Amino acid sequence: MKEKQPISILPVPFDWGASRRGAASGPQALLGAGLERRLQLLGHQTKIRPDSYLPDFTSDCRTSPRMKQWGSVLAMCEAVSREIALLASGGTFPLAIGGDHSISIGTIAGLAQQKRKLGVIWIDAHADVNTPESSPSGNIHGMALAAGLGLGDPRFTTIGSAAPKLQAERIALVGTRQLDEGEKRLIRKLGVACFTMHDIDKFGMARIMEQAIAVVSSGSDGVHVSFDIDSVDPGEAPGTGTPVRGGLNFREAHLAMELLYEAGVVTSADIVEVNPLLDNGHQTVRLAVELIGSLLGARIL
Ligand code: 4U7
Ligand code: MN
Ligand code: MN
Ligand code: MN
Repeated sequence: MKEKQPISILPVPFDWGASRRGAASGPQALLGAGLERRLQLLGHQTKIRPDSYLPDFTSDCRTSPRMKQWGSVLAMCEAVSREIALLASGGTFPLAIGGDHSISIGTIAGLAQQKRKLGVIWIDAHADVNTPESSPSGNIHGMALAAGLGLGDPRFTTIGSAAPKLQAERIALVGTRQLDEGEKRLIRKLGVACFTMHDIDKFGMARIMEQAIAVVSSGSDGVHVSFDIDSVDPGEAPGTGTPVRGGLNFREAHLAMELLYEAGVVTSADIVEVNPLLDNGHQTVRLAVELIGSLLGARIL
């Protein structure tokens, strides 16, 4: 982010991309836990976009077994894309707060209107590169990154523009530990950089982030951080709909965010999959606020 660049917070209270309800209360919980104040204390100017940009998707029942609730997800993504494009063209740093991970189909589509060579670092237990055909669940949050690559249902891949938004060589997955068979094949075929928990255990977070940052920033005109809280171990972050054992510990997650800030390459971010209904008190919500702080400049000393 640029020095003194104001941050536009875009709440996306939406969870029809997932099978469990609750992530829709993520934005309110993060804001209630002092997210805005936290960023202001770091010296940032902030602005919260009111929810009114979102259409009423409560009565949209369009669904199919391979793409559950696709009608609402599509309407949300189109609105998020428009809004993010506006915020980005206004020169602010867009920070989308979810919401399940399907919101990133919208954020990436919006960012891509300005940035043709956007790098994306996808910090997540999952890769979210399923297509409607490969998905074992039909949940669209598991297809979000694939949509950015132009793979999947054309109604989703053409939001904002017809061309694919992302190139495989500028994507890095970090914290990966649960992949479906179709996802493994696709990652290998496209040559997407995938830094699994195995790699992090073996080489350490600092070295892995150095490599991931090199992948997403070389030849790119911006770097988007998509942070799924389920990348963190469920012991630290129980408040999420698809927990997977063996995740990032508290310091690894902070270090990843701190190193991204230090690299000075990040131009936008989203934080997703925080589900306050499944939380242990406010443990996960508080952690998410702190991690955004680390991404946006918090230091120990
Ligand atoms: B999340 C899954 F099958 N791959 O597609 C799927 F394991 O945004 C999980 O990363 C997807 O939390 C998880 O349903 C989506 C499953
Ligand atoms: Mn995800
Ligand atoms: Mn995930
Ligand atoms: Mn999840």
